[in-house]
Amino acid sequence: MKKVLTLAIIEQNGRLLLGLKKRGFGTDKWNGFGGKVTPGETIEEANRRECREECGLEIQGASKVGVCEFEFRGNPEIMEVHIFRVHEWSGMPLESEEMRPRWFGIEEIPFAEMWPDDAHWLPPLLAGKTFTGKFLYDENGTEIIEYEIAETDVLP
Ligand code: 6OG
Repeated sequence: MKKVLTLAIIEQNGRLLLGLKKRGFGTDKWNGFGGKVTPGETIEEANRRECREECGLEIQGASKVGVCEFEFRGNPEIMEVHIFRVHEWSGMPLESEEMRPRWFGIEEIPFAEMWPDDAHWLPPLLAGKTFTGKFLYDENGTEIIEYEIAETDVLP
């Protein structure tokens, strides 16, 4: 069972736009913007739609930089998350029902209030790397039990 999702890291002048998730999966964590790819749309289209819906920005330039698989122990579902680095966009970040956006300097990224996997792939992303990763969390999604991450030029 595989679910395909998107996740966008939006950057400007050395700052990142993150959103505080207000409801649903990952509530009260800071994360990039994204969600499920729906039938009939490409992963790139889903990335643009999710950014528009969750923080009001129109994406003009984004590149896929990583694909991570997440699994929770005891749950057969695998989340395949396609991670995009967004470098060109227009509009003003707006709060949505789902996310409260805020800019963070690179030195103030709130890792303690993010999914623990972010600490493993966000620094390589910011260093310009492309990667694949696999993370197995415990049942509650609090701790990573096992993970692997590899740099690659060829993304799925
Ligand atoms: P909705 O299902 O609420 O979108 N996502 C994760 N992001 C990180 N950093 N770590 C995880 O580890 C994640 N699992 C899912 C994908 C959920 C959003 O959260 C991301 C989507 O952008 C478990 O629509």
